[in-house]
Amino acid sequence: MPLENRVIVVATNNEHKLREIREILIGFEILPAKEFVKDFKPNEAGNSFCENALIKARALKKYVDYPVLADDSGLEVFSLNGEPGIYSSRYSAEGTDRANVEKLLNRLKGKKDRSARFVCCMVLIVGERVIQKEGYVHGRIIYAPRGNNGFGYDPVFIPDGFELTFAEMEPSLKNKLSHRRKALEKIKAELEAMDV
Ligand code: ITT
Repeated sequence: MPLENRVIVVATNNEHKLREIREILIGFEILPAKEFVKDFKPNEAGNSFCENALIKARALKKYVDYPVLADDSGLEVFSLNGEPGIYSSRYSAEGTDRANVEKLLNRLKGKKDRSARFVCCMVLIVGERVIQKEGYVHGRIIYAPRGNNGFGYDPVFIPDGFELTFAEMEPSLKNKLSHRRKALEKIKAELEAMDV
């Protein structure tokens, strides 16, 4: 079947992620989990980004014959021993982007080293095959949020080599540099080499 006729179902509830994935996997029809499963909320109880991505992908694959793709991603801050890490989306008690960012800035008070990286683990399941790829983007955390694009920690993250936060950049530029892009490019190469 030609690549452009292929459907991939993504194990996410995050609209921002879906948009980013659609911009990268051009030529594929990208459908959200909610079109196949009501209230898709797998228990992300893994100890790593890849374990959680695998949990999400396997949970969705039970309901879907199409290839499924799952992303688990987050921010790791070096001087905080990798916090918030796999807890990135539920770092603060409220769990909103705003409260998570506020907690991060508080935790970094007095720390000289503000270097950080975004991490993404992508898992693709096609039939019996499970493909797992990681992507990273390094940068630093600034002192107060800037910009309105993107989501999560984008307003406080400046990637190395730039002066704008991810939230100040055009979404297309963030999407060129991002951890998700890097992981997805590797997945895309595998997909293109596949004869399914
Ligand atoms: P799904 O599990 O439904 O995919 P989620 O938002 O809960 O959606 P994760 O469990 O992968 O996704 O948590 C990712 C969190 O990490 C996300 O909520 C943000 O706080 C942060 N994050 C991940 N990628 C990011 C990005 O590109 N920009 C900013 N923050 C990001």
